[in-house]
Amino acid sequence: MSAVHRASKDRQDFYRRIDKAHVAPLWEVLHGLVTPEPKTPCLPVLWQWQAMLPWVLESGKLISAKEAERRVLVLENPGLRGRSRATHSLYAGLQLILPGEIAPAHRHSQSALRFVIFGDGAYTAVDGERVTMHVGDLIITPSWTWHDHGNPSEAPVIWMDVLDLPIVELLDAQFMERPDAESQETVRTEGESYARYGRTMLPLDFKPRSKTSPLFCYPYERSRESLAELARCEDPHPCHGHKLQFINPASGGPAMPTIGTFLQLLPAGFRGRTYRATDSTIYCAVEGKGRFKLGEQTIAFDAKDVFVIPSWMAHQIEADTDTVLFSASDRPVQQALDLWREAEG
Ligand code: GTQ
Repeated sequence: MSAVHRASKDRQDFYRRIDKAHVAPLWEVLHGLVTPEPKTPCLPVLWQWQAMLPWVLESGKLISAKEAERRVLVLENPGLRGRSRATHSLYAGLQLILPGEIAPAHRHSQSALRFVIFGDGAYTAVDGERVTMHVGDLIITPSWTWHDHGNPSEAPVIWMDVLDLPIVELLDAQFMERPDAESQETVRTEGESYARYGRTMLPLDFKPRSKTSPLFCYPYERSRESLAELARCEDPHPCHGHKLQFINPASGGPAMPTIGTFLQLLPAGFRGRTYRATDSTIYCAVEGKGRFKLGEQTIAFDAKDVFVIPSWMAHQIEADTDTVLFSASDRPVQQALDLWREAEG
């Protein structure tokens, strides 16, 4: 037996013996663990609204919101099938609520956002305050706050849910509770949180209850107006167009500690420069039409489409008409841990 062969046999023999005691040699896996750059199984993917709408409506015939608790079609990244996630760190799904239905109250450790895509007049109640949904609105349900959804309107309402489920799962820190009642009692008037926190003012005695924004709803009308105004007074950023982030007005930090949320306007004809960042990002097109170019691959999106751009994948954004994109990522987590990186060009 050659010396090389002998060494290999001794190693295999050693691995087999230590394996029984749940021990493994690092040197066989080191280069897959500590890589020069992010090496994510997350793939670029597009869910076209045109394909999703009939399936979402069909789900409404198969199960009630009450039976399902949450009637959602999960957007599973093709590189992460069976793991209920759109990126490595974030879950996304399309939730349907039909006229007259209630998705019963519960609370959980996971933070959630709703980005309204279709229909008008459903509500989410957060800690006793109802928020009526309109297309393009961002509504957040902070960790451990009671929330239920209802639809007193005449037509179906569909929104995108994004939750930090995989992050909370990674940390094994999840709790969940259901109350006795289906919907929570309304204890505050609709618009109260907006009046207190939504106009760059705060109550005199304000004390933060958590790191999450005390403001539950960021109406599209206002954020869209800001972007339109910016487009009149500044040149677009060469990579991002006109881009703003949703913040916690009481801290200046991100609206949620685990999920970063953004809205950007790309003027018609925009041709963005190459950019990449370490936060895999879930996009939802609100208005317009365009494409993300990722080397050989192109993601061509239309209004209401949802798509994912994975970590560290260089891309250029192009818009054919005035385009507005909402996006969500784990950027606040990476920034809190000094991990986030970005690069232009
Ligand atoms: O609305 O509370 O898409 O708990 C997944 C889990 C939505 C919700 C989801 C949830 C919710």
